[in-house]
Parts: sequence; C-alpha cells; structure tokens
Amino acid sequence: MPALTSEFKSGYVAIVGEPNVGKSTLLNALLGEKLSIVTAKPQTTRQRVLGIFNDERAQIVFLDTPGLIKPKYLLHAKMLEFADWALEDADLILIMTEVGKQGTLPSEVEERVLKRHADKILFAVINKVDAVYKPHVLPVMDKLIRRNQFREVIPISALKRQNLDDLLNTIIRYLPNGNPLYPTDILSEHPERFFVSEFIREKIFERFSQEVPYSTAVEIREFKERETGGAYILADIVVERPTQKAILIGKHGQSLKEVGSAAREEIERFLQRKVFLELFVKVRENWRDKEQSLRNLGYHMGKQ
Ligand SMILES: Nc1nc2c(ncn2[C@@H]2O[C@H](COP(=O)(O)OP(=O)(O)OP(=O)(O)O)[C@@H](O)[C@H]2O)c(=O)[nH]1
Ligand SMILES: [Mg+2]
Repeated sequence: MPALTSEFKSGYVAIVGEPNVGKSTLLNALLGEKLSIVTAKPQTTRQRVLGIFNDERAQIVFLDTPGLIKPKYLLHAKMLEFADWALEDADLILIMTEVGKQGTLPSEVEERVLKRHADKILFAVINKVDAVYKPHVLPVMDKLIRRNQFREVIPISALKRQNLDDLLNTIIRYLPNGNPLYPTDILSEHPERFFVSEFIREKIFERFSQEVPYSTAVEIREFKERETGGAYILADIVVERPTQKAILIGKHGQSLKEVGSAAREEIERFLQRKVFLELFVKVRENWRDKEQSLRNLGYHMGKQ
C-alpha cells in the first residue's frame, strides 16, 4: 500500500470516442499490460473494461469503452449502455479522437458526452500523432482549445507511448483527493474467463473479414486447473449462420486450429501458466438481436 496522505488522489476516468481511435491501446499503454484487446478493425471492444493504475500519488480506475456508433443490432445498444455506464461513473472523461480525423470530434460523441456530462471534467485527447507530420497537430489542438469545452487538450501517441506521462500527470492533477477505491495490488476486477474469451475473439478479429468477426462471440464453457498442471479451457465460438461456422472452421479445421494456437499463446502469456484450449463452433441464429443470447454471452451490465 502506498503511504496514504490527505494529498492522495483517486477516481474513475472513462475513455470514450469513435471506434478505432485507439482507446484500448491507451488503456494498455497506461497500465503496461494488455488488458483490453486491440485490432485494426473498428468495434473491437464490446464491454466496459476496467484497468487500475496505482502509484504513490494516486489510484486511477480507467474505464475503456466500446466505440460510439449508431446501433444497428441489440448488441450495439448494449455496447452503448456499457459506454454510458462508464460515463456515469467517471470523475473525469477523456474524449478521444485521432489526428487523421482533423480533430473534429464526431457529432454523436459530442451529443452523448458533451450534453449529458458537461458538468464533468472533460479532456480532449488527440491520438495517433506519430502518424502525421508534427506541425499538423497544432491547428487541430487549436481548434479544440478554442471551443472552450475541454479543460485540457492533449496530443498523444498511445502506440508509441508519446506524451503519456504528461497525460497521466494532468489527470492526477484534476482528480479529487481520496483513498484508493480498489486494492492497490490488482490490475483489474474482471474474472480470468473474461480475458480468455476476449483473447479468443481478438484472434478471430485479426483473421477473418467482413461479417464473420462481428457475428462472433465467445463463451467459456469450462475452465479448470489440471492435476498435471496448467489450465483446461473449453470455449464455444458462437456465430449466427452455418456459412460463418464453415468459414471459421476452414478446410480440414485448419482455420480454427490457427485461431486456437494463437489464442493459446496469448492466454498463456496472460495467465502465466500452461493452457490446454479446446474450441467448438456453434450456430446461434441472430444472437446479436436476442436479449437472452446477449445475456448468456455476458453482454449485459454487471456480468463480465
Ligand atoms: N499509428 C498509430 N496507431 C494507433 C495508435 N493507437 C492505436 N492505434 C491503432 O489503431 C487501431 C485501433 O486501436 P484500438 O485501441 O483497438 O482502438 P479502439 O478505439 O479501442 O477501437 P474500438 O474498440 O473498436 O472502439 C489499432 O490498429 C491500433 O494499433 C497510435 O497512437 N498511433
Ligand atoms: Mg477498443
């Protein structure tokens, strides 16, 4: 435990923004551990992912969220609920944009955050500054500063870890005084099976295109320690249609095998023990639009 003084700071910080701007990359970079999956595709994150930063000055509970989109499926509506839940809890909100989008915060994000949470401490975070010529960042910052809605406008590269110390120091400066909200020796509060299912989903996002990754969810059916050491994990990959099942399995089961071995590596790194992973593919028609299926797959608040 850090020495607690009346100066100690603690609070919740939500990271919100359009899909693919780098929210999960930032969470991982700030914590120095991959907690939230990252892929090149938008709509990767589907839930609220909590990560706890601790040092001698503060405890910051970061909340990564799904990118804000117009819902087409009930799943999307649930994703927005997760983002709203994080916004409600937040003491401070990082509204993230990427410099390639000219720093114009999208109207949907604005509506959702600026109108409902204007009373909270809002920072604009401009990500991916590594990808552009530096002088191009200044006019983007200027535009955001002149709107007078943000207490701070901070350019960063989450990927290259540029300016993250400045971001952290500034966050700590604005947080309220208070004791830690969580134990100081844990990184997150989600159960191991949450991370396991996410790592499997990440490998599917990386390997398949079009509707397949978006029609996929992962459910851990068994997770037990083996007498011979390591963990035995049995997971169902749930898709919406038989054609998607065939694509995921691939010729002679090759595609599924590749997903399995890539996921196993990632899971072993995270759990720091050997893992025996078995994957099955199941069809559950239109699960993205069914309340009960979404519930069973963990897409409802309070169950992650
Ligand atoms: N060049 C560059 N790429 C980045 C940076 N941060 C993230 N990316 C890339 O942007 C892509 C999306 O990153 P994510 O962290 O998954 O983005 P996200 O905002 O969490 O996306 P959703 O969960 O879909 O809303 C990945 O390919 C990242 O490697 C950055 O600072 N610079
Ligand atoms: Mg994400």
